[in-house]
Amino acid sequence: MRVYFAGSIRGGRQDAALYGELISFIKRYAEVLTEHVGDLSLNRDRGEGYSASYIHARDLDWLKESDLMIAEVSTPSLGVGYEIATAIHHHKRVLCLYNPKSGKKLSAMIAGSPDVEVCAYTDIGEALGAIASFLGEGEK
Ligand code: 6K6
Repeated sequence: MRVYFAGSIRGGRQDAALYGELISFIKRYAEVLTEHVGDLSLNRDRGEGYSASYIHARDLDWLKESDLMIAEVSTPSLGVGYEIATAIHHHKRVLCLYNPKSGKKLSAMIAGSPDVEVCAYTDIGEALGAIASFLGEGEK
């Protein structure tokens, strides 16, 4: 199973270490196509050295190749919102993980979407449990 993990980059990297932990957990069960999202050396100013058009085309190709998307949405990000909408367009299953204690309100366009599953969590164990169930449903 191939997973597209989405998390904020230019929207802010305050949750980058958390993304890394979630990605490590997902990798026990599936291939993660976007492991770099959890890379602490990737920050708002320094990417992988590719042009924006290259990244856009590459990431959309990966999204199309993926079986499902897991997005951490506590830090609002234009790119993550765009990726979620694109995943819905391609009929991918989408799990959005949101920590209400982040201090950010989740957009109604995600919270109210019938096409995504939103998991509100306050500790990482709950997020990992939601991921395990979501991946398990994909195997049925
Ligand atoms: C330049 C400097 C720092 O980062 C960059 C751009 N690099 C990116 N590399 C890979 N994926 C990216 C990059 N920028 C955005 N994305 C994709 O959009 C990822 O798959 C993330 O899930 C999402 C983050 O969007 P923003 O709007 O928070 O950047």
